[in-house]
Amino acid sequence: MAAQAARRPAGKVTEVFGNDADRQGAYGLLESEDVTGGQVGASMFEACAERCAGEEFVFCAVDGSSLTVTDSSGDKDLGSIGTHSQGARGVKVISALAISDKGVPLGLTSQVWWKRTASLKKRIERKHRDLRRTEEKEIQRWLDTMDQSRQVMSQHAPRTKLWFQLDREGDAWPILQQADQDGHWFTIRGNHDRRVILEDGRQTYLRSLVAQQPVVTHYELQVSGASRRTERVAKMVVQTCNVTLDFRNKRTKEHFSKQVNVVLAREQGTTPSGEKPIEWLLLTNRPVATAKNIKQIVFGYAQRWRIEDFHRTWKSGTCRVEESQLRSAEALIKWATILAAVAVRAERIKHLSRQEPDRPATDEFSPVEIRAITLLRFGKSAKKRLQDSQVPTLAQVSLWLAQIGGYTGKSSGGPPGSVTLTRGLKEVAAVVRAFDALEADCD
Ligand SMILES: [Mn+2]
Repeated sequence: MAAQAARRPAGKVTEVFGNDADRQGAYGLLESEDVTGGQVGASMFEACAERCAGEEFVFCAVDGSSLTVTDSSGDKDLGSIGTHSQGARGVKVISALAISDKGVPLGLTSQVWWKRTASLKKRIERKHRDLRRTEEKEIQRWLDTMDQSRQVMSQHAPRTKLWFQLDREGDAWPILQQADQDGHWFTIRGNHDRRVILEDGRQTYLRSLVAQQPVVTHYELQVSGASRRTERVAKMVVQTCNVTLDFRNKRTKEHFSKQVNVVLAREQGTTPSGEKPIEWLLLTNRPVATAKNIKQIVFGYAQRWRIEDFHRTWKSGTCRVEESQLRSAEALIKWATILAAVAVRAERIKHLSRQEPDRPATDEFSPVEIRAITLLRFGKSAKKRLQDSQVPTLAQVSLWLAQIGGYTGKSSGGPPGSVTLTRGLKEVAAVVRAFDALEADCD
């Protein structure tokens, strides 16, 4: 189903599966109680971990999102999203996206889904949030996502370290406490001005302490563009320190401490007007001794943008998962999990063809797909290219695919993006199906 959805990405099941039998089969799986969304996801997470196995480490961006669907009659089995008065319904999800040290998405290592129920909402109102146990809070979903990522790695890529990358939502003591479990690495953007214990026992606060440190390095960060972020090369000024943080569990009044390295990276002089300068206060268990160490920490945190791109492709750009008209949460989650694999693939092709253009196309495309893309792109002269014994490169095939999807290189001026690539994949779908059918006939 994921292969089919990758060829014709769309939000609705009926758009992806053209014929009756396929469509019946798809609904059968989505509505079956024997196959859960978790099982569909598990095979995807394992495949991702296997892809990570050769690496010393992979960045692992963890972030939350929600899928909102129309439910005007209120009879769909979904939870509430946002404030009650807006009446939006849907499911919430936290995803963990593995990314190579060069910034290429490798796949998802975990997704945790839940419905926010009315009773939980009432509990939140009744009990002050600090007084609830961790298991009752949404923080627990972050912990579960990270825990599942560690588990799949220990089984399929035991030598590869995860380098978790979390935004300010991740600055919570239960997360900081567990982020380096099993020897994994983390960078968490600080949200709170935390209490710090100095060597002589005195206390101070994190922000002022790091801001007093000498500037250790200046360097340039490639900023990727987004809706409210201009693509640019940002000049970053960096200060660091090593601190012992002091945490207090407000429920139990218990104190505990943790040593972390702190990196304060601030953009200076390159911020476009109307935008805020980049300013990241990063907490990490990675060394900050050399300029190379520090550069890698800031680069790693910038790779967190990849998960925002993934959310965009998944929800709007290509897959439009929110357009699915499925009625039960379980079916929606299963379908969304399949579309997540598709969205990651589009993002992966996009980055891989930019970062490692000379890799053989067979690393990412099946032989049938390469034949179909060549045929659609070159028509009659494709035969000669296909007889050529040399395997085309990833950059070549991605470009042909984007050209099939209408890419001219003129409108954006940049390399192919996920929209033209997936439009190309849709066009290629029919030809791939024809090849598959022909081959089945010959067997
Ligand atoms: Mn977030």
